[in-house]
Parts: sequence; structure tokens; C-alpha cells
Amino acid sequence: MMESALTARDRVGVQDFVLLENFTSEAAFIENLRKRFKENLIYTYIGSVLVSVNPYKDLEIYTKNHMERYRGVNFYEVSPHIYAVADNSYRSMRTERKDQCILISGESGAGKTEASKKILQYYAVTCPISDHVQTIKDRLLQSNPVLEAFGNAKTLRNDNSSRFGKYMDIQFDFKGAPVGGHIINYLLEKSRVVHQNHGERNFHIFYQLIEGGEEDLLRGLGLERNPQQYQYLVKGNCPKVSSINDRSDWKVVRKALTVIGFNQDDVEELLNIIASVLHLGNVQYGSEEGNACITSDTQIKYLARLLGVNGSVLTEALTHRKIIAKGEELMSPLNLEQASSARDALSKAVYGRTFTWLVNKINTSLACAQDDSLKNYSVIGLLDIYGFEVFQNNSFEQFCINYCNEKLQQLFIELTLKSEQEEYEAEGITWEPVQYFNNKIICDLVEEKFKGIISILDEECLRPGDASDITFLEKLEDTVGGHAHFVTHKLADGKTRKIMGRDEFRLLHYAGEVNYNVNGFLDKNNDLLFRNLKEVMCMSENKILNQCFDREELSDKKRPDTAATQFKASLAKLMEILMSKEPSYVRCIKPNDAKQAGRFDEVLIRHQVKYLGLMENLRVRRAGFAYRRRYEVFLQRYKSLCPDTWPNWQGKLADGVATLVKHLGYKPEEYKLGRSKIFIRFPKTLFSTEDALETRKHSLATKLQAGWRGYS
Ligand code: AOV
Ligand code: MG
Repeated sequence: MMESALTARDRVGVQDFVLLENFTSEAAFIENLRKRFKENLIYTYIGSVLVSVNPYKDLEIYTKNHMERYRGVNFYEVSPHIYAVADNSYRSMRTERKDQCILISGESGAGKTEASKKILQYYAVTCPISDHVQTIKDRLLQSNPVLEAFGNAKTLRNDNSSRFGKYMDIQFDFKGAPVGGHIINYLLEKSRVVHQNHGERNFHIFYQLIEGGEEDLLRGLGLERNPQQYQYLVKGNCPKVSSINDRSDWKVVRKALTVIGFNQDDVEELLNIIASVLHLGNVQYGSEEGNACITSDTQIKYLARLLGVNGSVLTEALTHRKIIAKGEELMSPLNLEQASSARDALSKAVYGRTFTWLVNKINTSLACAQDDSLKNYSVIGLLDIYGFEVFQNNSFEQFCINYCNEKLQQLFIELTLKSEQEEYEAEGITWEPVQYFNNKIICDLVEEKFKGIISILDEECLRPGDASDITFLEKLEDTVGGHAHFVTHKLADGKTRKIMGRDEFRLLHYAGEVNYNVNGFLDKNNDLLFRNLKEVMCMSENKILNQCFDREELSDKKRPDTAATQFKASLAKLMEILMSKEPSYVRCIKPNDAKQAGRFDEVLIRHQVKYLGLMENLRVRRAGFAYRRRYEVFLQRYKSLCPDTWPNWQGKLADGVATLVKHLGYKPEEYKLGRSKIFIRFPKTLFSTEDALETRKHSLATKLQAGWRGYS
């Protein structure tokens, strides 16, 4: 029996890293991941943290049967799975009445979005249906294809990369039925609307509409069935992606919009906006005496019709800027460059605000019914953000995305270490601290008041006169130049680093080094839209735009917060939300950069294991005791191994466990009894108990055949 258990362990590795004999060895850790990955076992625990390696192929592990297998079953009794995490959070929410959250992290393409969808599907299938709200499960599920169509895009890292952060609350009633939901979105990468790097695409929806839209629809929108016709779609030179079927995705999205509760008018107005953005991109400028003019009115005609605005007012707004001087309004002509950037700013604003509108609309459709019995709900939050990313050229967007990942890592560090410590304290067990890299220093570098990079960026954005991306960089050098995680081409001795450009700064992130090019930082942070363009949008007859562009904004004298400052504030709020809930973690790992199945790139994986802090996580988990179980769970599982606890222990649980382990021959240094849990120091102790259980089951089966009735 021992023999066969060991052989299985040899082949598929251990399902919880805390059971690794050589737990301090990174090589052993990677080897365990590799063994399991080869066997298509993509999930492994570190205690209660789930490590997941993207298989890049469909595995038969997400069926209804699989879901049933994890339903209501204890974490350690079945093989590791995303469903176990989902189920565990659900049960904690139900039994402890505490709001939960599941935090999914990992770099771009590691499988976060897929994991979050699996969790949602698990709840949709396994949770009871509320009498009140039958449709909510469908709506929760269908919000995904819609948000992905408008907020995801193909990047070099991931064919379906989330270009916005998403936190979704699923609300459950007292019976445990999902009764509502709420989504908060974080900073959409709007710049993608007007520009894509080589090999990347714009947001999926544009291609879906062009490829999948019915003939009549396209004709009405003035669109041709060829993405290469549109300036906003040709930059990346990548209209088709082999892993994506835009035409069938279109059908899915269309249906999803209906399920969520979009009526024909809503859909029409939404698509009018999407088509308008494409037409805007094709607005061509010429130059007359240095002033921009629009050379063909084809696009303007479409825009006027689709947006319900006056064509000549729009034309003027796309070529002029309104200046108010001494109480008088003046129209000042724009030059070619200014005009095209004004046009692009309009496209970004229109798309970005429509996206926010879309999220709000979905929220309305997910809102709990007005029934009072549903108001008192519990919540499971799902966090799926954009993962850490490094490209050849990294800009303001990567800066924000990577900063967001720093914050999440910070939360992971604080909460895993803190909660571990608290558990030992609560159980009255002495704690031995473990050294780990705390990335707070990098978070501070970015977000600290007055001295952080965002503050310095804002300062330059507000400073009149000669402020530019380069003066911003210079200011950074002056202010944070000496910081251990900040590097530019300048060396302390006044010489220069050749490998870095003069318009770059490098941040040494927890997950790796990234060079950021400062070009565009000020503009993107300012995120300005000329007043007269806003005015035109406020006059739009399109109902969606009408809600997106509020007239009150025009009379608002106060300058809105910059993009980075808004993002920082929204992240701070997010951290508060997450801190108020009981967290579970899914740590996603990307096995290779080629998006290929079966390829385990050791260098890449080792790097992720390092920066995700998984070794520290494991050491912390093992520092005191490798294993812990609640008394009732431990007793339930092993009570058959001792005649005094079998078939039922009548006394106190702690006494039962004490009796049981004494009978099993545990030595005093091998375990400790806390207030509600047994802590076991070495995995081998538990192994031998598990093996004893196997042996007993085996002999019991034999004896049962012979009519045996238990111990007596
Ligand atoms: P991400 O969310 O972590 O990246 P995704 O969840 O979009 O990554 O995963 C990327 C791709 O990997 C998916 O489109 C699938 O093809 C594949 N994949 C991921 N998980 C699984 C799985 N469990 N089974 C099968 N295939 C999978 V980003 O949003 O770019 O940060 O920003
Ligand atoms: Mg994603």
C-alpha cells in the first residue's frame, strides 16, 4: 500500500506544495509543477492558495460532474481545482456569514479571466435558484461576453487580453441563491481605440461588427465588410487572429446583449457609436495655410446621422478650438497635428464613456430586485485585472497596469502573512517570522503624496509654460533619481547608461524590470477633450451619448482629476473593499510565451514563481506547521483508525483528537493542539496517517466481503 501511494506521488507530484519533502528548494517546487503539468494536473495548492498553470488547451475538467464532485466537499479531500476554491468561499460565506473575495493574479495571459469565468459558471450551475430572480444567473454569465467584446483585445501577450480591470460582486440571498451582481471597472486602455502596436488589434467589438454584422445593418451604419478600410483598425496590421472567430463571437455578443436586457433601440444606439468611432478614424485632414480642414465630407455625413449631431458644427469642432478670452468666445483654428489629436481624443472619450455606460447598464440589469427579502445579501467578489505586462515599448498604460499589479501583490503579502500570523495567535501557537520581499517600497515610489511618480506627473500636467514629457522625466530624475527601484540613462557620476534611451525611465517592479517611454505621458494623464467637442456631444440625439456627456460638465470650472490620480484613488478604494472581505487566492502562471499547449518553459516559470513570492508563501505556510485541520474535520477523516474514536467520539473534539493521535503514535514534537485545530509539523506524519487510512479501507473492503461489522 505504502509502495503504491509513493509511486503515485512520484509520478504526479504532490497536490499541496506544503507536502514537498524539500520545501525550501525552488528546483523541487518547479519539478513538482512540471510533473503535474505533464499529467494535465494544472492545479496545485500552497495550503489554501491555488496555483494554476495555463494549459493552453481545453481539458475535460470543467464538466457538470466535476462541479458536483467539489460541491460541499472539504478542500483537502479532492484534488486541487478552481471549483474547490469557489466552493470553499461559498461555504465560508454561508456558514460564517462573512463576505468573501477571490483574488486572481498573474501576468498577462496566465489565465485570470478564464479562472474567473470558471468560478462564475460553478456558481451558476451549483447554487440554488432564487424564487425571486430566475434570470440573474443568465445575466451574470452573459455579462462576460459583452464586457470582453468591448474591453478585451488581442495583444502580443494574449489573444484575449483584458484591457480594463474588473471587480465583480456576486450577491447571494440567505438561501445561497445568486440574486444580483455589481461590477466596478478600472481604467480602460482607451488609447487602443486610436492606435495599436504591430501585431495587436483594437477592441474585439469592431471586428465582430464588421465580420458578423448583417448586410442591412452594415449598410445602415455605412460600414464595409473589411477591417482594413478603417484607419483605427489597420495600425497593428492584424485583422484576423487564428484563435478568434469574430463572426460567431458577434452572434454570442448579440444574444448576450438581449439576455442582459438591451432592447432594439439600445443596441442600435450602441452600434451607431461603435460605427461612428470607425468613421471618425477615417476623417482625413488637409491643410490650408497651416490650418486643418476636412477634405471629404463623407465621414461627416455618416457621423452627423449616426450621432444625431449637426454636421457643420461637428466639422468646425474638429478643426477649431474654442477659446474664451475676456468673456468673449473665439474660434481658433487648429493645425494638422492638433486637429488629428483632437479627433482622436474625441474617439477615445466617446468609446471610453460608452464603455462606462455599458458597465452601468449591466449593473442595472444585475441589480437585486426591489424585494426587501433580497436586500440582506452576502457577497463573493471576483477580481480579474489586467496582468503585469512588458512590451518592447511601454507607455502610460503599462505604467498604470503594472502599478495596479504592484498594489495587488502588496495586498497578497499583507493578507497572507498577516492572516497566517493571526491564525497562530488565535490558536495560541508560537509564530516564527519569515523574511520576504515587501514591494511596498515600489507602491510608495509610484503613489506617495508629493514625492511619488504620479504626483510629479500631475505637477507637470498642471504647470503652465514649457512642461513636456521630457521635463517630467527630468523632474523625476531630480526627485526620485536616487530610489533603489528607479533608473534612467543618467548615472550618479554624471555619465550616461548607453542601454537606455534619453526619454525612458526604468522601474524595478516586483515582477521584473520595465522601461517606460515618457512620450505621451502628459497628454494621456491630462486626457483632455476640447470644450467645443464636448459641446457637440452634449447636443447629440444619441441617447447613450446624451447620458455620457452631461451638460453640467460644461459649466464645471474645476479641473477634473488626472487619469493617474483617478486610477490611484479607485485602486485605493478597491483595496478597502478587498480588505473588508475574507480573501482567497488564485495565482496564475503562464507556461510559455508562445501560447502553446504542453510547453513548460522553465526559465519563464521560475521567474514567475519567484516574483509571485510562492517560495516565501510556502515557507511561511511551513514555518511553523505544514498542515492544520479543524478538529471536527480531522476526527471525521481519521476516527476509524482508533477504536476509542470509532464510530463516534462522544466527548470534546479536542480530547477526541488527542486520543486519536496518541493512538497513532504521534510524538509530542510532531504536532500541537490549538483552540480549534490540530497543527502538524511535518508532512510525513500526515502521510503515514493517510497511508494507514488507505490500508484500513483496503482491509475493510476485504473484511466486509466476509461479513465483518466493525471493531467490536
Ligand atoms: P489573463 O486574463 O490572465 O491575461 P486569460 O484568462 O485571458 O489570461 O487566458 C489566456 C488564454 O489562455 C485564454 O484565452 C485561453 O486560450 C487560455 N487558457 C487560460 N486558462 C485556461 C484553462 N484553464 N483551460 C484552457 N485554456 C486556458 V490579461 O487579461 O492579458 O492579464 O491582461
Ligand atoms: Mg484577462
